[in-house]
Amino acid sequence: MRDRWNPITRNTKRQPSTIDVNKGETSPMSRIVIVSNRTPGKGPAAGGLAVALRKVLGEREGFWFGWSGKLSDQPSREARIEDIGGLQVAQIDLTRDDHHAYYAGFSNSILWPSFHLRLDLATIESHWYEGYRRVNHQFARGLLPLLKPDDIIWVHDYHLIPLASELRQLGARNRIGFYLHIPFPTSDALYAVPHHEELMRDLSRYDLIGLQARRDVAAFTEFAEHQAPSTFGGHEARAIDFSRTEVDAFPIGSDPEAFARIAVSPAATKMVRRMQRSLGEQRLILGVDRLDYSKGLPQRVEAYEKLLANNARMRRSVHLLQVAPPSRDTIKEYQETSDTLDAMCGRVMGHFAEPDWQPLTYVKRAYGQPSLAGLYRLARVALVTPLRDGMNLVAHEYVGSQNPADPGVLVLSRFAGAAEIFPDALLVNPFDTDETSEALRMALDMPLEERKQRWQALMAAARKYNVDDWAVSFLDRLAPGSLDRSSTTRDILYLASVA
Ligand code: ADQ
Repeated sequence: MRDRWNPITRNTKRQPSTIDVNKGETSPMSRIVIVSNRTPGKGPAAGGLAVALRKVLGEREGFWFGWSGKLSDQPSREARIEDIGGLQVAQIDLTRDDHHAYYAGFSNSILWPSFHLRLDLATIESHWYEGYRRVNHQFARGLLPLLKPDDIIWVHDYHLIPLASELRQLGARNRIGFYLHIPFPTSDALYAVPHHEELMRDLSRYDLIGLQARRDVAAFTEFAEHQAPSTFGGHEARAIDFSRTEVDAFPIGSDPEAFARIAVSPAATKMVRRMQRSLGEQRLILGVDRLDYSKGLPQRVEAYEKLLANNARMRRSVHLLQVAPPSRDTIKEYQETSDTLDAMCGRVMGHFAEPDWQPLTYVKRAYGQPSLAGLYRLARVALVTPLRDGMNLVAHEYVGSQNPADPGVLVLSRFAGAAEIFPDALLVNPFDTDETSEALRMALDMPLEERKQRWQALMAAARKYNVDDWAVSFLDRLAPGSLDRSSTTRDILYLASVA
């Protein structure tokens, strides 16, 4: 239902459809506008970004803008505004065709695989770009009338690269920041993306670009400093000017203290007890991921298979639990990954299962945070082995949930952004399943003293890179001096699923 009284623009006259010319200045009263593909839903957040974003100022006004999740015959002309659990949310509907080209098409069949260096899994249908562009234009048209001149706009992720350009073309002069949750690709992978030059030019319209890791900043800088001419031209390539755009690494994190608390909550303990009953003396090896080819799941199961094959003593004394709810399952490559994983798990069961012992359990459903935290705490080893990952929050959450007196071991891919944060994990090359299998053995055999030492270093890093400070440091850089840190009423907002 449409609100008659628009809380987003309360205390103001309704904004004209084009923003007044202003100097893009920010003040201590500037509102924060978060824009992401999906807006937060009514239930608990799950999957996709599914990342806790601390709202930095409890008293601070602002709102969230994004797609409603609804498909309609006609694109919305205006955003609908709703109060969702005290959060002001403005949403637009998209047409089925636009959504397909923008989301399953350009975003998730071109940008996602290319940025994860999986060009072999990209479907390069360049016409999807038109839908991607149209949706970004529609976002800009829907957002613009809601903006005040000094609003600070924080745009999230690869679905919305052109949004600053689109907003600026309509007259917006606000400070606009962009955060890329996935890795920034190498130049070669970027060149494989249709219209990559335009996209990079779009990025140059942001005031601040936040990337996950130093590795990503290096890749961005490499592109910016050595811009290659387009493949066929006839026209002189115009170098993109990034001189007005700041680019830096802002590694995202979790809330480790919250996970430490949740992991001993009654709901978590219930899950722990259930699991302990079924595990008996077996040590738990845990994987928690969205089912995605970037997460290295078949390689992980192969490494586990090698552990069992090469270490007969491990059989019956360990159990792998892989939790991997499906995501983006309308996309062929995701269905294929799911089929491959089913087959791999079946193979390991066929080789090693006994009437009274199963080597693994594969669960395809999402769990609430307490159950996850309980599983994390119980697991002697977390296998976090993506082939490439922006950050990987499961690694952070696992560390936060450990029992300080008897912590587990994190086996972590060197190709996750998290590897820069957690050098004290057992870092592995996930493509090398012998190496991962050996790290797994080391983790299972690791003496308590070493486990404690490593975990203490990991926990210190998880605290240092917590999600609250992540949001503050990004917004502080985007709009220096505009954050009132004295605020004591801090809310926790959850980024909605964009998976
Ligand atoms: P994702 O690719 O989704 O996020 P990740 O960082 O691991 O990857 O975040 C997954 C989130 O979903 C975690 O908070 C986790 O708890 C939750 N989750 C996973 N499986 C779950 C399950 N079965 N049940 C319930 N919850 C589950 C993208 C990028 C990452 C980047 C994040 C945040 O791909 O690299 O770290 O955004 O920026």
